[in-house]
Amino acid sequence: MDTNLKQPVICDAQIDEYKEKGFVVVDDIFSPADIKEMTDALDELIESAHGLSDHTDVIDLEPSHTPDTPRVRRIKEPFLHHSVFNKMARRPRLIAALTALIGKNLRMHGSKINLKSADYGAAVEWHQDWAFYPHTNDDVLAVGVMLDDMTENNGPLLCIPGSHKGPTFDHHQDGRFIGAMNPEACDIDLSRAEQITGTAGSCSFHHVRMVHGSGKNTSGKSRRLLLFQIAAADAWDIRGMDRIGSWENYINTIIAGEPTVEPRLVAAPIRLPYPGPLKSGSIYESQSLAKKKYFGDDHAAST
Ligand SMILES: O=C(O)CCC(=O)C(=O)O
Repeated sequence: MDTNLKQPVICDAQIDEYKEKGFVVVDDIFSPADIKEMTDALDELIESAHGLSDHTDVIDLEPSHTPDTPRVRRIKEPFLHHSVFNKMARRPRLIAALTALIGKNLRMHGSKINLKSADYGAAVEWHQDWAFYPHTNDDVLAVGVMLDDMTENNGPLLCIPGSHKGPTFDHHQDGRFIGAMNPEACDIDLSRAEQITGTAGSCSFHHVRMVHGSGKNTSGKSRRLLLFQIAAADAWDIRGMDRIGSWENYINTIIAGEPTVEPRLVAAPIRLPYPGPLKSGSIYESQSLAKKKYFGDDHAAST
């Protein structure tokens, strides 16, 4: 029994903030010991990049990576590839916050760790996660677990308040999905963006339809952000079951409550991510194709 749960993990004002703005930060979801366990596990995964000359199913490399001087940009699916992240996704304080936001039956849709390394960590262009994985309803969000303090100059998440209630923007270019909005053609005031900052152990929760991005890490300190993409169990990915592989795999992604084979449908604007990008493997790869970048060509150079 987690004695910390005697106090509510998330208060009504924070739940209202999530509903209104599409994002909220909750402090101290994870303890310093949890963060240490996760960063140790992360170091192990990064270590395996030594000797690699190309991306793998687990590791996405910076363009400046060499087999002798490894530079890792992202760990793909840490929930599936390391028991520590699988365990942390089920921590009672996290489940309590998620239950308050999207209900008690919860599925891990996907996971990743974006490593914005000191001085060169890449930007992520404006996008909506919904454009990548539309579901039958939009009780779907991303938890950003801050493995380091997220500060104003180490490339924090930037979020457009209220954008989760608006349209699904075009993430295509020349007829193909690239996973990035054209900042000059998307009819949204990007200067309204709010920075998400917080201390290690805190979590951001952002709605799947909320427009967000992040700039380069210009500081001398790393910004490691673990992202858990969580769906209400009755929100089914409309791209189908094939990508999950099997019913057993699906059951293993239920992190709380019960699965269901009865999707709940709500009206929400959808654009499918087809035809797929000419460069795939990660958002960094597909967004590198964008001709119009908000965060500048420095981003292109570093991705
Ligand atoms: O790591 C970041 O700053 C942005 C992450 C993100 O939005 C994504 O990977 O989809």
